[in-house]
Amino acid sequence: MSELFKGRIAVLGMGYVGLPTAVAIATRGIDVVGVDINPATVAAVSRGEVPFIEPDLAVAVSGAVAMGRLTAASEPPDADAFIIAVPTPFHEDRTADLSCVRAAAEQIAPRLRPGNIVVLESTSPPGTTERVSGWIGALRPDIRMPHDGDSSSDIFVAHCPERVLPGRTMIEIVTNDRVVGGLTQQCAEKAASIYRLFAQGEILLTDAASAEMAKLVENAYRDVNIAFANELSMITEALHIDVWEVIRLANRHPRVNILSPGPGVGGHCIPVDPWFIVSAAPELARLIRTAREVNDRRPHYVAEQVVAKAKRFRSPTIACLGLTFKANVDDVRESPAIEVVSLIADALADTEILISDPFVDALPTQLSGYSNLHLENAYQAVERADIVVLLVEHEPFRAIWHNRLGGKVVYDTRGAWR
Ligand code: SAJ
Repeated sequence: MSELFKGRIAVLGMGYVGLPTAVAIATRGIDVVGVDINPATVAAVSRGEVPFIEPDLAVAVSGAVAMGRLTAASEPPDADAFIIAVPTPFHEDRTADLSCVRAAAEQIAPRLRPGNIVVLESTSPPGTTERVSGWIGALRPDIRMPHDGDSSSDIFVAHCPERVLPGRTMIEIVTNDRVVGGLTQQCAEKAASIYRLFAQGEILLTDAASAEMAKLVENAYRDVNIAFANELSMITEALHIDVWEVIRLANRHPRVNILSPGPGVGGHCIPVDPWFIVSAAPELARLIRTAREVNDRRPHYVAEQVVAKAKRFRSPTIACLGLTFKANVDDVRESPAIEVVSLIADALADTEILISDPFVDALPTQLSGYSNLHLENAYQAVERADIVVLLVEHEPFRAIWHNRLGGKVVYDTRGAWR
């Protein structure tokens, strides 16, 4: 029988991954302390509230807090295991910014006692788990860390990359297979004992560097496939062929599955993670780099198409529907829709642009400086517009009747109104 973790767990980072992980563990009867540097987040979680929208998360958090299993704090407490789920953005040169991971490792170092487990969940370049062990070891020469391959370390350090899809987090956190990569075999087994508490998928044990690379590869694979769809969409547009029809037909081949074109690739993962591979092997990662460039260029292409359509009118009104990075979430991080809107607003400074998003109640800061942009209800925006640009296929937008779009120039970047 495989070992199941017993004890108390601290989860560092109460964001889109840390909070669902904390609650998944707490609902299995384990005491979990959620740690965050943002006092507002700590206060919200302590009240049983979730500071962002994710289906089914709010009810799970309020239940775990009411049962006393989940608490929140601004400093890590003493615990038996520590899970690090903090952001790993990139620097201007696109190398990984590990400052949050390092700060978390250094915060837990003074708390560690022999037998403790440290798991890095943050998406990280190869070698980061070993560096976490090294950073802790530098502060705690009194304990044996596993980064030098010592198979009998006092502390067990592993990487278990998060793989949940925003919008489906509470389902996928339970059902996804998990990769657990240890600095030693024993580290992997100890860390797996935590995930066995709540994961129904298979738990795949490996070494830390393979786990780090597998996670980056998953997102790079998706990025390359989306880039293929985006490039295809530009080629078909130039040839006056309907891309959605081409994809529908090609996907009837048993070994073809083309993804959907869109206004670009957003969020905090897919536009970031492939760069960690590129910076690890710049000469070799040619396809991965090109895919990133194709997807990064995409908002410019979409904005240019809209501006060209607007030039056909004397004084057009443009409706842009959707601001978030993808459908049915409230997350605007790295949103290509925001980039498209700001590019259009820059190019058409005298044109009224109405923006609508049922998941966003105020203009994001990147758009707040434009006097020609206004938030509007979707039906009003469509009603008043000469040009309607669909940037995010939120469910309520799908319901906009075709007869409301009649007589207008429609640019559906997501194929939602086909
Ligand atoms: N997109 C397209 N066309 C598509 C699919 C997506 O343009 O056919 C766009 C979306 O609109 C969005 C971006 O790509 O702007 C990314 O969206 P997504 O739904 O593909 O992925 P994320 O960023 O929400 O989550 C990804 C997932 N990774 C993979 O599917 C390989 C998720 O499982 C990871 O846990 C997550 O990254 C992460 O945190 O790394």
